[in-house]
Amino acid sequence: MNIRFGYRDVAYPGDFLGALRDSQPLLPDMHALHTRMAEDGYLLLRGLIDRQKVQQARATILHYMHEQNVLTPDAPVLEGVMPKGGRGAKMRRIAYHDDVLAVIQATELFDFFAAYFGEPARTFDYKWLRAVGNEQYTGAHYDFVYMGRGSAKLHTVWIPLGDISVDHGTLAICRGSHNLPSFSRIRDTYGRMDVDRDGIDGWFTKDPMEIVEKFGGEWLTGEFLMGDAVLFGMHTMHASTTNLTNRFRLSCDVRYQPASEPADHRWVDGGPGHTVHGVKDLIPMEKARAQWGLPVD
Ligand SMILES: O=C(O)CCC(=O)C(=O)O
Repeated sequence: MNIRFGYRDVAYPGDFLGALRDSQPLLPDMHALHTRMAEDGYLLLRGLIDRQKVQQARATILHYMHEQNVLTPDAPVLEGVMPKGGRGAKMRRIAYHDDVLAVIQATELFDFFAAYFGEPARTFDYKWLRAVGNEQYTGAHYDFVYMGRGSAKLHTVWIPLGDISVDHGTLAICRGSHNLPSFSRIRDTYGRMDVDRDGIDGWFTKDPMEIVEKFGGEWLTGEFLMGDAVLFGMHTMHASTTNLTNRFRLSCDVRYQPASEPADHRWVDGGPGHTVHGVKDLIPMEKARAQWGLPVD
């Protein structure tokens, strides 16, 4: 299948975009899962969350979007079809609906992380619920730059809220970005930034493919089903494929860490979130990369 990654057309699966591997068969062996995480920089756990709960959350979100007149009125609501030129929707309120919380704060997630951390887990209060429109995608970045002020064991969980094919906009992981020596300069420069403190662009690049061309590693993605989850740490580079369909891609990314460790205050207990919004003079990534001695296009 031909899909788009950033603004480049690529084949999936193919030489430049491979398939994520499922670590679900390793459950409940936490030692094996830690080893796999250290090796790959991510864990894909298929069917971790009860699928019916995810279906319910999806329906609740789409009915809310329908009421907000964000969907095409004459298409079935559950398909999430956007009108021509439809771009996005304000998702903040519906992220905290009980049906959605039942998925993004699922007992399955708390139980998994309690076993994985060997102690109770907590999650950030802030939820990144996304309705990604046609031609939209996420550029490549480390999550550290957005939320790195607390525990070093902070993990992202990416949760598809629909059955999502690769041309609909799926999470892509750059395997090797967390541990390959060829990424060490990126980790030591960009990977120590804080968008609010440093007033810098968050995305390392809008062209994810340039990363593997210049630094190595490999991009991986997959077809996702409701119930799947992808877990990764703060220094795993990730992005998304481009949504080429006329349907919103729904997903939520949330964060989990050991409850006993400090949490980034921006995202918990009524914290302010990002403070950099509205600042006009953000340092462009091209300029920062040149200063760090990293290749720029
Ligand atoms: O879903 C996306 O497009 C981006 C997700 C992401 O950046 C994340 O999970 O940290």
